[in-house]
Amino acid sequence: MEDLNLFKKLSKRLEDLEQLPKLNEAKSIPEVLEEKGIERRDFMKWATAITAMLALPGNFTPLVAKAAELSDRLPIIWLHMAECTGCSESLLRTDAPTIDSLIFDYISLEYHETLMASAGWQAEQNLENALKKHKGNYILMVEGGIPAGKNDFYLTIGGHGHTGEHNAKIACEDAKAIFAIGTCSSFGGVQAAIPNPSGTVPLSKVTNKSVINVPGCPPSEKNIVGTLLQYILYGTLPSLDAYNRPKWAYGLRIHDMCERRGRFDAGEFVEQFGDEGAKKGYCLYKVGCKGPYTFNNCAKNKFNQHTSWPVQAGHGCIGCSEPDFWDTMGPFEEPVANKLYNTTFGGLGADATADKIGIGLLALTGVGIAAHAAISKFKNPKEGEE
Ligand code: FSX
Ligand code: SF4
Ligand code: F3S
Repeated sequence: MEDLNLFKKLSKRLEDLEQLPKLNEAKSIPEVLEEKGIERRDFMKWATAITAMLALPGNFTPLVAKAAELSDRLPIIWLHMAECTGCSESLLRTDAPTIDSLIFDYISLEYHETLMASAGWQAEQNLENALKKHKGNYILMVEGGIPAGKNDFYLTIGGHGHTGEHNAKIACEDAKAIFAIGTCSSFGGVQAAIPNPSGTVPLSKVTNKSVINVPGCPPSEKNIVGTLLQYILYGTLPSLDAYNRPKWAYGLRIHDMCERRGRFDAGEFVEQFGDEGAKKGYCLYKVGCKGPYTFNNCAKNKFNQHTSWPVQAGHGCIGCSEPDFWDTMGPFEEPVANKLYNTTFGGLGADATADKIGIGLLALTGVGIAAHAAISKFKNPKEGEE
């Protein structure tokens, strides 16, 4: 019954959206698919995967497909702040376009600095026009951290010399929904790492409005497109975790879905990159994997057209979707057990042995660590001793 009511509610939402003018006049999704040589069947398979990812029942797939087809009804303004543009790249840089990247092509991107042809005064004018034309109706996506306050001058954009902070604030004011794309925009990211010389802050610090965080450095294309489709379907904010991340994507830890989890539970660890354990696909915890402390769905959705993800490629997760991961998760190739987390993780003493710290941390994060794994000594590869 609950599902039926939800189905009706979402159908009504899509019907209403359908009444809005098509902003991408040139093409429809079937035309885009044909142009790229993608069969309808594959599009529906993709919609099925997105439906499951959004934790909706399978019979909602046609609604998800329809939401994708209506994704040109909502204007999107995408701003770049201080970052590497990896978030846009995550979505766009594929040799064979994925359906995710096609959706990105198809949505009505009214302004995107990396993709637009215009530059200089013209670009600034375009932004002003887009903000005015779609006032109150646009979805704002912001990539990058924001040098703010007395440090705002570290990021100035365009001929008028507006600061990033100025542009972000103005754009937030009349946005219908605001998404912080990537860890930089969500939490500050690399620019905000200690000592944060540019005074960079997350997007949520420059606006009083609700910001949905889609972190990851970069986030997967699925999490970006999924968040957008979720909003198209519901028209409301998704259920969020304590860091304003959509729960459907960031509700579980990497460690909970990792294909090497059996190895962890069995106490089979890679001791050094390139060793026998590495060849056998053992758990990467001792060479620095931060999967037990990181909430994201990489193990399930993967990157690059679902081909791989960090742990599958043989390197531990570095915790890239967590706040302050540059400061708290490093060194990236050592277990947290080797680091003295005196404040971050509850005051484990400086004299505690690596094993004790390991047990403390794992208990804190709720890992049901097998006793033999807990008591095994965490070898520091740098010292080469047990
Ligand atoms: Fe880069 Fe985006 Fe990292 Fe940041 O991604 S991939 S530095 S999250 O803002 O461009
Ligand atoms: Fe996977 Fe890392 Fe957890 Fe090991 S520690 S099971 S590699 S997430
Ligand atoms: Fe980032 Fe860890 Fe996923 S490093 S990409 S959250 S596996």
